[in-house]
Amino acid sequence: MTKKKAVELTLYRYAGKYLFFRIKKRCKECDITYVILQRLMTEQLLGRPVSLRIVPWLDNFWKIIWRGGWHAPILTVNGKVFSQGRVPEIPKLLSKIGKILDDTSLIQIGEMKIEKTTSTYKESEITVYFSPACPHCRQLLEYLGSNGIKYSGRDVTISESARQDVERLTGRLTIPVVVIKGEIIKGFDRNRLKNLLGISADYERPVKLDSRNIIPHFTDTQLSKIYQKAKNVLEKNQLKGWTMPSNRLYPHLWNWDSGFISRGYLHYDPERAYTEIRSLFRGQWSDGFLPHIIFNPEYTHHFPGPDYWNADNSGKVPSGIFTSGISQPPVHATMIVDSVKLDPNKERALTFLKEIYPKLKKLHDFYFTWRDPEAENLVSIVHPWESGLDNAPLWDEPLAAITDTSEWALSMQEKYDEIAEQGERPKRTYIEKYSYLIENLYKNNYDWEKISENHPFIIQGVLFNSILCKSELDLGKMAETLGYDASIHYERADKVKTAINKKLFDETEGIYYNFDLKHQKHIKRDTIFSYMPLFAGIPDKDMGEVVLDTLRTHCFCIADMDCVAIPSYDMCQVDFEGEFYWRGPVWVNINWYIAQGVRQYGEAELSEWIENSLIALADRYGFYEYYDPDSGKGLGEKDFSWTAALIIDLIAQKLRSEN
Ligand code: 2M8
Repeated sequence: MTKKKAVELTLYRYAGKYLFFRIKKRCKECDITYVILQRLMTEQLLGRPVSLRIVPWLDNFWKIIWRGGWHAPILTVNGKVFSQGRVPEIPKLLSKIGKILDDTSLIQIGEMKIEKTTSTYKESEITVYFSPACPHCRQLLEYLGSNGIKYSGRDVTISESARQDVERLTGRLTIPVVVIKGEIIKGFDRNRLKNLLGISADYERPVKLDSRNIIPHFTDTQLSKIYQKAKNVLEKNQLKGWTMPSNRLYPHLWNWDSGFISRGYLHYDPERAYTEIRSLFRGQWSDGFLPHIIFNPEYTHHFPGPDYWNADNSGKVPSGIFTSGISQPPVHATMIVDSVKLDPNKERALTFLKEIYPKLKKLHDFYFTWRDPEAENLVSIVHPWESGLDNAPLWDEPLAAITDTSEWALSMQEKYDEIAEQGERPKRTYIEKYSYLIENLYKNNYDWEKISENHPFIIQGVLFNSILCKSELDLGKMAETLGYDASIHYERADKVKTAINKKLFDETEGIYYNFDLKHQKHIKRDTIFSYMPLFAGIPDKDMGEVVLDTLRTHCFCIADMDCVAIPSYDMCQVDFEGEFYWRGPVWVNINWYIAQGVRQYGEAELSEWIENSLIALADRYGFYEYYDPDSGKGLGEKDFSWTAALIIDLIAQKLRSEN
């Protein structure tokens, strides 16, 4: 009997451990190879006797080194090294597999490309700037590889000089960029590449776009189980009267976290939702300002704690309460506006709304009175933490312009490092500026007028103002429910909306950008926060279409739904970092907003994909603070409250709409 022919591919990725050594860094070439091989398996090789094994290199290096394999990624074909140290040439690989299997169609793919490609360029004449995480880069590399084009690749995530080159060549920090003998091609422009490289139409192998992710589906029983797990997270983080974001890094009460958390409670324990919001508003200052942290008196070693904020300098803090001296986005009205609808005890809901409405109004009044220095109906923030998006790329430029530093920056960094994973949290340079800004606030005794004159960081944010706009609409609804005059809220919402459209919308780019009041310029960074106006219904129908088009063409995984959900930063930006806090990962609260936003502008399928993907993430990995957009790996804090609360909200809505 003749033995059936088969091919075993083995990819040795740069990962693993040996004795005391452990590889912590990621190898980008390995990541690309992995993605490309996975795709080959499901596309060209499907149904053929080919298997693919992925193994960590360091655990196995002794098996491969004697066969000449020493530089990951190493790809072996039936035990023999096929390629190493770089992404394998796909046509050659297919041809090799074809020869082993006697499969002429596969052999042809390789030979056709190698013989018929008419490109006359040498490897050194084509430079590709890429990052393994950016989807358009992966498509481009695959296109060049499948068409037998050799190039020299420069990974911008590894090389600082590659980043500088990209900026010098294109004036921006967006990848991929291809340079062919001085000719610059931005993005994956297949037609220009084809023409320049002389790839003839007869032999061109176009890459398939990333296959669309299937929208995950759940049975009611599955949903109920996930719902219960989410409730357990909130139970775990509950203290008397309020809920911590998580019980390790965030042991106090955080402003917008408690807003999101109350939305979760509203579905199964409305009384707790009210208690959460009441606890937060205990910390409201006499001028209406609502601090971003109300400190837990039982936990004294958080940094920066009450002693650093010196909030008492303001003379406005309620007695016996310890708070920080900056705020966070006003999400609360939107989170609790449905109390009367959701609480089976209507009387209780009305009593609560009556009690909280004046406090919410006072908070909004505060913003319009003290945080709109140019009287433009656009509220400004005075610290990156006020945005809730701590180290988002949005703050790089304004922070870099601050040259003073603070004396206690070092102790703050040390405290951070003690409890937080290195690498996933803001670094020293950022922290120095954070602390300097706090110092300036307390040295000015939190006198907002003075601060608006001398503070080095005053920014009109898209996310903040969109949330405020929606909040005004919901305060209006609340006022109507209570039989009050709602007109002031609808008028204010309208004014904010007009101001956002007028000042923050960039017509050329088709997108909204923050405005830096100190330096009088827009902050043109392509983050997902630019799309928050959709959720608040800010663009009209036509403008909404333009914004959606921009969203589709940028790398937020919208067109192909090929991430685990929507990343916080455009994946084609050279400084995108999939695991780094607010600079790339998927955040559940932001996805929750975007899902509602795109649905309002007609993208029901996309919205469903986002919402169900969030539930799938929680189900598969747990209720993390944030997730890697590529792998789905949970990052930051485990059992994070707002993730659990918003998953409860999504599931409750799904179950309700079915019944
Ligand atoms: C993060 O912010 C705090 C600073 O307030 C921190 O880094 O310690 C942000 O993600 C913020 O949005 C969030 O409210 C807070 C607590 O979850 O953590």
